[in-house]
Amino acid sequence: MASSTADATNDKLANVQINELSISASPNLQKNLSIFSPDQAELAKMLLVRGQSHLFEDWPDAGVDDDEKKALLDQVALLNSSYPGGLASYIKTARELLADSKAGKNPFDGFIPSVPSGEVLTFGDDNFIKYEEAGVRQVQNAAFVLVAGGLGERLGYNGIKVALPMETTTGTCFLQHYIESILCLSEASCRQAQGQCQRDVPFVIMTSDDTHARTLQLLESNAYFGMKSTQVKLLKQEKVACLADNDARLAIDPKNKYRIQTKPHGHGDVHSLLYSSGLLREWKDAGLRWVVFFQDTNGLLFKAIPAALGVSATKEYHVNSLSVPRKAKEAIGGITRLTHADGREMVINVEYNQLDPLLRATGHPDGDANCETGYSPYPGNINQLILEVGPYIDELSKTGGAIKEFVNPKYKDSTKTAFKSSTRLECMMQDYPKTLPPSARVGFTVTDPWLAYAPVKNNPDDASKVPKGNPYHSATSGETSIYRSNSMILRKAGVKVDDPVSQVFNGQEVEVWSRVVWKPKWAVTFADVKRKVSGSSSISQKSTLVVKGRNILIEDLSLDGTLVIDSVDDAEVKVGGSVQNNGWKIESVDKDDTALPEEVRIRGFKINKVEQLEKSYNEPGKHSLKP
Ligand code: UGB
Repeated sequence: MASSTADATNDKLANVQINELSISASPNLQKNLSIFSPDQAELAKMLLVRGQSHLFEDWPDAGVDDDEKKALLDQVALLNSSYPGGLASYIKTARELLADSKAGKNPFDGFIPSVPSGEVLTFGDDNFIKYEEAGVRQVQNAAFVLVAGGLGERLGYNGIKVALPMETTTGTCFLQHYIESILCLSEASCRQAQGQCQRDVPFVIMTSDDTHARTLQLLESNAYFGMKSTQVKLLKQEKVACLADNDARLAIDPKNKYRIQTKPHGHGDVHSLLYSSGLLREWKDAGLRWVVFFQDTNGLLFKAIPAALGVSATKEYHVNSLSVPRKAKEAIGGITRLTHADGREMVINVEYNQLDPLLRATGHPDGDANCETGYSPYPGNINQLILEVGPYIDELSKTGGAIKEFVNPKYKDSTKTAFKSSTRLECMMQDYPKTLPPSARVGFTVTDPWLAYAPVKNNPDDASKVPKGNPYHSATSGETSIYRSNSMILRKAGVKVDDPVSQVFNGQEVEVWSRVVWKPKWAVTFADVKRKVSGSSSISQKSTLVVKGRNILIEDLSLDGTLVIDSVDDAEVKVGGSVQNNGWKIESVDKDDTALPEEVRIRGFKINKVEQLEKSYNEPGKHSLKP
């Protein structure tokens, strides 16, 4: 049945004696109605009205497989309650989007892309420092939201991604770093407000069935990495029903005829979950102003969050997307201004697979290409969004938490009448601004390419095939980028850090800088770094510097080897003099050596800890280390 005919039939059915008509259309369901609760029976009838009688087609009489039949209706109840507007709305939207897809309708039809203008930050200049300071002030008015429901199929890692070490010098995992950064930023915010802090900064993690239990376990077995357990909320996203054909008939699970096949709906679920959980309302009532979203494996993201928050506050942006210069064809979306002949205009992420065709269709024969800067003129979206709570809640109240979805069926042939495998509706968190009115203040903030973005997404084989000059987005580049960023920051603060050397790991050529790592406790802003570094210090390329304590002051230090230094919070340690030892060496490993842990193999190197100077100051007071 064509979808328009199906809709018309459904509407008619909805108007006249739904129950009797629908039930009689499915004798098998009719024979089983007695086994269901009234709510389950209603759901079954709703499905019939929406053209889903095939779900009951092969059912035996009541008394056979009754538990399985009830389990299907339990699953339907979950699918219905976890989607804004319920399954009826899901099926309706699916029919519309599938019809558009079949007709080859381009979602950007009639829109002309152009390069938008945003706030471009240069790390360390006065403007950057001003925004950082303004941002830190806002942290106590912010809630942080990590989307971590994805399993990372592209990475080919079996664990949850937030448990991966973000660097192997200290072995700190992503989640620990994120939590410590939030805690330290909120302390800094409190200090700025002279201790006038009203609340613990809330932290939400969106999980899925694939990641929920392991994320909770990671938190619980590490005492929430120092955060109060009440400060952290896990919101689990549910999968959505798969669609078997253009009429949006729900796909039956190939392994169980009493289940509907389901697949992930995408990171856009975070909006409906925040809305339906009541958290947004709670935050607004408590006087919070910002929601800061971020993704699972970017070890650099907190380096730009304070400044970006400062931009949001200063420019009063309802939506602020943090972005980085983007190499053409890099697998990150491009922030684009879209202008329609009818006057509509928006600044929005155009996903990486859509940017090239859109540009080619609108008079740019080279498509997604670099310009004279060596980068695409469209800033790269890194999905770190800052939304202002008030306008955000107002918008979600209109949509019931739903945001624009899309469907991407793989058709069997050009008639587009059948799919190769079932499909489903998907949504992306960065599509939130798509429904906003033109009056909404939507902006973006661009930071230096080395500062804020080093995701771990690609497995070694795929990363080694990335076009030359484009970022690998692998565990190898994720870790080496952290050393680069920290080394560059120290350089900006006046430390003489040697140039990097070039090395190849897992088929990827990367710059290897001195392995400089610090805890968020030591510095969460550039101003912190500048305050704690003085005199004339130098760090050789083979060196490793790990700074863990809060008040460690680096002054006239010459490091050629490894120095690891820690202290209790109320100690102040001046570190200078000359530290020389055999240090820690980066050594290549074979990615196929199954004797090694997976998290080592995916980077292609390990740290051989040969010799170090390690000092820990456990008594309060002033100390000095001057070898
Ligand atoms: N995620 C969920 O929480 N739930 C889901 O159902 C799916 C994902 P990917 P991808 O910044 O590099 C995004 O798979 O395809 C979480 C943007 O769309 O890593 O690389 C998941 O756990 C793109 O515009 O996303 O693309 C992870 O934390 C660009 O910005 C996050 O969502 C790109 O990221 C992203 O999932 C990028």
